[in-house]
Amino acid sequence: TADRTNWFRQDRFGMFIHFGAYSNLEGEYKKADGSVCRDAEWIQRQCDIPKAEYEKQAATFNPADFDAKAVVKAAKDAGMRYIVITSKHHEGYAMWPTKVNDWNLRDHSSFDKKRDILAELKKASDDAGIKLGFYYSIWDWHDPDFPDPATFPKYEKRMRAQLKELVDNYDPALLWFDGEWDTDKPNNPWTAKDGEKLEAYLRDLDPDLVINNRVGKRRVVDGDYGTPEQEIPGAPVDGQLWESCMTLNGHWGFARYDTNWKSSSTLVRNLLSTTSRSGNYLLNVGPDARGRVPQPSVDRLKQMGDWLRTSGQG
Ligand code: FUL
Repeated sequence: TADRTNWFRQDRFGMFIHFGAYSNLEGEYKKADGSVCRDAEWIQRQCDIPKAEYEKQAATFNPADFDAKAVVKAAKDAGMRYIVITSKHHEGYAMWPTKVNDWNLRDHSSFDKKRDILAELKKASDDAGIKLGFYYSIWDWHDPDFPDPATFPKYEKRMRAQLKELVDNYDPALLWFDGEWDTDKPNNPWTAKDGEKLEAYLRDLDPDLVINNRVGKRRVVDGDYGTPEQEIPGAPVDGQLWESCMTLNGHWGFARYDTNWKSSSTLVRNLLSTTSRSGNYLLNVGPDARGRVPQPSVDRLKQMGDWLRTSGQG
């Protein structure tokens, strides 16, 4: 793994982007009884939104203001060297024009059919010398063949086809899996063996891919690196690469009511404690329904970059 992870060992600071059909709700769903239920990328589940309702709202999703260059500039100015964007979160909605199904940003939205935000991000990242990776959820709330073990192979075939599209069309540097855990109801059929097979399939497509440990069951032996979430572990495990992912406020996806922003001094401290323990720091932004990165996020990223530059660490 030493060779393919060389850049990852050096480029310690990255931007996570949570963006999907959930972003269109901006964290709030008005229920039939008039009450407002709140959550971000989990809103469909947490607020029990019926599938038809969720599809209806997604059809109005129009992130016309998504500006890949501005996103990349915000990352670069902060001192970040790579970006990982959700290509598909648990809701199953693909953020690129996948040919595998219609549940995607081109075929099920009000967005310009000629645009492809992953392609835009790839171009802007390449131009700026920033690496691009994709988050991909194994858990899928939309696909009819998930999670029934009897039909799961059909789902897995589609999942592989989607991942092949991502690798072939956007040449990502990294794949960030998620949703591999055992959920009680319904059960997640994903096993460590499935993870190993998927990893082998991907390495065959592109031997240089850096892959996180949630491709399997989050064991030390799964993938290339560990993924502590919202925490900075006390001490590094022998030689194991790891990356701590964290939110800027309290949510991954955009939530208009969440103004609980971390201060830039807290963020700088987090970055330094992570890197001093040989970890990477993946700091999240959640664009709104129009695709804009919230100004408080942009401000904090800029302050981090300013601090890094003046202290000679940038
Ligand atoms: C978790 C997910 O369930 C969250 O929504 C988020 O994507 C986080 C980074 O990983 O497992």
